[in-house]
Amino acid sequence: MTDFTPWPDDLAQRYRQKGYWLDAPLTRGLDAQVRSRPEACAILCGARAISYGALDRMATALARRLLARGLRPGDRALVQLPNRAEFFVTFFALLKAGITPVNALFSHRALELRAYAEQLQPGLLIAARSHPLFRDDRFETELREISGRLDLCLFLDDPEPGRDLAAWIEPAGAPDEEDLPRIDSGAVAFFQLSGGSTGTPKLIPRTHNDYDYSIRASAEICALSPRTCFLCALPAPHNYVLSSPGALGVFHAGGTVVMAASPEPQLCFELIARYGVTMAALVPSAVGLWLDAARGGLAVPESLELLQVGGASFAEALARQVPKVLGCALQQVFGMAEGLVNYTRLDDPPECVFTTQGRPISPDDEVRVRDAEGRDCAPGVTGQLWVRGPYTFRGYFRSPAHNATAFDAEGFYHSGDLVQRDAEGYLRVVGRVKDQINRGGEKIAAEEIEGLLLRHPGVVQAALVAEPDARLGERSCAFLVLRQPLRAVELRRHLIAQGVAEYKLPDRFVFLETMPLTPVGKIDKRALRAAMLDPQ
Ligand code: J2J
Repeated sequence: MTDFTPWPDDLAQRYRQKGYWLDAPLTRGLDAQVRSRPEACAILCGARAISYGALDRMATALARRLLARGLRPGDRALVQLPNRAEFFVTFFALLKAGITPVNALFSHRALELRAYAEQLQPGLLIAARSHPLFRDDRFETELREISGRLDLCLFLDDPEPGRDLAAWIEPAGAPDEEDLPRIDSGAVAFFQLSGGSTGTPKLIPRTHNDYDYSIRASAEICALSPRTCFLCALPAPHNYVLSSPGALGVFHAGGTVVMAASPEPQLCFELIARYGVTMAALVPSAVGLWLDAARGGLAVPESLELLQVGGASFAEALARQVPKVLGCALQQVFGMAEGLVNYTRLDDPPECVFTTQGRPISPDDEVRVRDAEGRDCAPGVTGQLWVRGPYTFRGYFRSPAHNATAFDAEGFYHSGDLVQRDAEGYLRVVGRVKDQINRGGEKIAAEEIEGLLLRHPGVVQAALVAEPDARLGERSCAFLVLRQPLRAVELRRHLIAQGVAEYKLPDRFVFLETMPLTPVGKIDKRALRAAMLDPQ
């Protein structure tokens, strides 16, 4: 059964020879801590302190119960959990059972979950009763219709013990793992979410080997250790806080992950002070809030040593303020759920940290900066980013048509980012060619929203473009040509009725008589953006 595009044999062999791929399961980091330091604290969540041993016992208990219930290695799961310890218990349980999940963001709604269920045909759903879609059983019923295999649905905080995740993770019996299946480390461990630029959300298969390498190497670059205390204030399934080095990097190093419900400064500063947090990962818009709060007199706890910033463009002027105002070091991170991650290094000169988005993790990350004709660009010249390497995927899940354009003949992935690379290999992100809006780190595929708008009978043409926003970096603006007069509120209602996540709703609607067109007759988004910036 192939649910992913494998690396060619010569490269796979190279990645093994170089010691990147260890042929160990993605639970390797956790297993090592359980053996050496089972009493050390892995997760702080609300009033709970969960040791590595306890985390492992809960994950093992859930894995065993799922298998005893009839789920099989190779089955798939749809998971949607908030930033609570149960997210990691579930993550490790499914790895142990060989069940491959997609971990939806908690902000995702019916449209996204339906798309994941259609693609994966999951046999298992693990979700939360606190989510609006799961307050009653209606959406569960719909998911069962989409995936005929959906056999078991468990919920965080379900009043019924048989369906309550808490009962399923309750440790039972000796921590004997012999009954758990042997995991093929070359196979898919889980599906990561793509920010996307297409009509439907795409899934990224990540293997045990490739993901484990990115985590180990990231933990080393960021000098993580058992004394690392990491604040997980972005949505836990996001590739950035999961793996760059994220919570999984911290578990690999034996540190502690503190769960935060949001990056809101009051809450986060309190958690940092209470637990002695040493490191946090934020998107630029959240850094803006932290800087404002600190300037407004909210004391920044002294324990914070390193602030990572990534996920969207970070203005140099703000970057320079981080050490001064927040009193900690800055690290810029430029990554993607598809693979490639770049970091400024802890010992880089300040100028490099303030003005670049870092360099790749691995000496075997093959980054190409090419012009529109595919020619390599000279250092410092803006071009499109192409990459292949030991932890960059080779194809979206079951998307042959899209894969044919997202990769070149040599397997280089086209990220859609416009970058400049200096002579030392450091990258600056200067723009993008992909049709995506980066709304404070949350990615919106223009085509997806345009398609939904066009389903409204009153809409003739639709184009979603980014417009600058002081707080978010970018927000989304929908340009529409209408058949009949419509108000923004009706269009918003139309989108909500289709079950789209709230962050994808256009921030602004602009109604036009006609769309500007390119010479070949496509909607001219460049002209729309220019018109938007032109102060008339
Ligand atoms: C400008 N744009 C950036 C940056 C990502 C670590 C960090 C981030 C992500 C992530 C991630 C940027 N400056 N510093 O997965 O492991 C934009 C680019 C990129 C896209 C990927 C990680 N850091 N971006 O953000 O899959 O356009 O991953 O291609 O959500 O975010 O988005 P995503």
